[in-house]
Amino acid sequence: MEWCVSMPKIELHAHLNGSIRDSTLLELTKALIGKGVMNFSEVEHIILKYNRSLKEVFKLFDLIHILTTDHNTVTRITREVIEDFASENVVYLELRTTPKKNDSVGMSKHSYVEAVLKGLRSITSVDVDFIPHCEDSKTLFTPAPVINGHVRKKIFVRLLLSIDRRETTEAAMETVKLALEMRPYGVVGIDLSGNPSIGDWTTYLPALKFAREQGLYVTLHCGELPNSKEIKNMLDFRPQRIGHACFFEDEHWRQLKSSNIPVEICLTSNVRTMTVPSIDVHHFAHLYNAKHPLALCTDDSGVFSTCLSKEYKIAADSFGLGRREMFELSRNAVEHIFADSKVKEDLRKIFNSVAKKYGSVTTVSSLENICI
Ligand code: 6MZ
Repeated sequence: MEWCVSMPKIELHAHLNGSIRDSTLLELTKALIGKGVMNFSEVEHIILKYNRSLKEVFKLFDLIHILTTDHNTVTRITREVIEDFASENVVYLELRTTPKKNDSVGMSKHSYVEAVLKGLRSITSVDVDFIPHCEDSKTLFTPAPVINGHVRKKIFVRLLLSIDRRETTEAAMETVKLALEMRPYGVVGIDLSGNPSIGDWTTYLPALKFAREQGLYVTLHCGELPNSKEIKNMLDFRPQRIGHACFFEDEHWRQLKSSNIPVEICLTSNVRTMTVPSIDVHHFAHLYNAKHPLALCTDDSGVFSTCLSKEYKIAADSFGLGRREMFELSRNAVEHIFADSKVKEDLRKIFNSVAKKYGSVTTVSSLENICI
């Protein structure tokens, strides 16, 4: 496990509220119980359960949202989640979250995102790069400073704003407009997520099309449930990435491969929610062997008690991959990030600087100009 932790990693599919620390979730729950807002017996079966079906996971999200949807808590969770990813050497994090309106605490979608940004700015334990570089700025790659013999960690963070499948077309459009407004603060794209058994994704097509026209990147939760028509239509839309791809049929695999859309793979999440029967039959192996672009991700590290290092360890153990292969897998994820080419360049340098340690080679020019 140690080398999985020390290896630089790229996280492309992490939901903010799903990545909440257990200790924070418990503390917030106790606080509300203390105020008499809820009763422990009402929520313990939701919080303490280990294997949750997809349906039960969304019940837990509803509870988490009751606990977290005020400005200070959003700020706190953002800070903690980024610190946790940085502590296990995630060097680039694309964090996604659904902007929420909560009139009872004076929260608008805009102020929700402001609270997330406040969390980003409040981090002092690691260097956080979240403001995109301007066109003419030089590469920001600078060797990390050494303080008392320790190298200070640095993490690039970019944000995706999520559209929840419970929302209306108008609400989705508001999220996209907000993403455009927040671009100077590191918002790079839009995600469509939420309970896959709810809603029709075409409700969001106008907003997703608008996002794409305006140059935002789009990633879709695709094939989390068997829904052949939706999967086909989503692939026809050609998002820049998709998440999950659990219930794909032969024609979907063909379409995916011919369009080369990178897949965000969430091993633990899929096994825990039983959208894949067991790890040994996970489609990771199929895609990896086909050299299809993919990235290992956590999905909801808090809800599924995982972290990115664990996901790499599980993949290595389950599919017989060695350190060099895992390093290459991690390094290749750089090519699928939504941040600008200068960030990619900096990340390639980070990976190059440790390639030898993992039995890999330094690559500079071959990958330099590849963009998604
Ligand atoms: C679909 C998911 C998800 O946005 O409040 N979310 N959507 N499938 C999944 N697989 C298990 N895991 C999380 O983070 C929590 C929200 O992310 C989406 C759901 O909409 C959930 O409410 P935020 O930060």
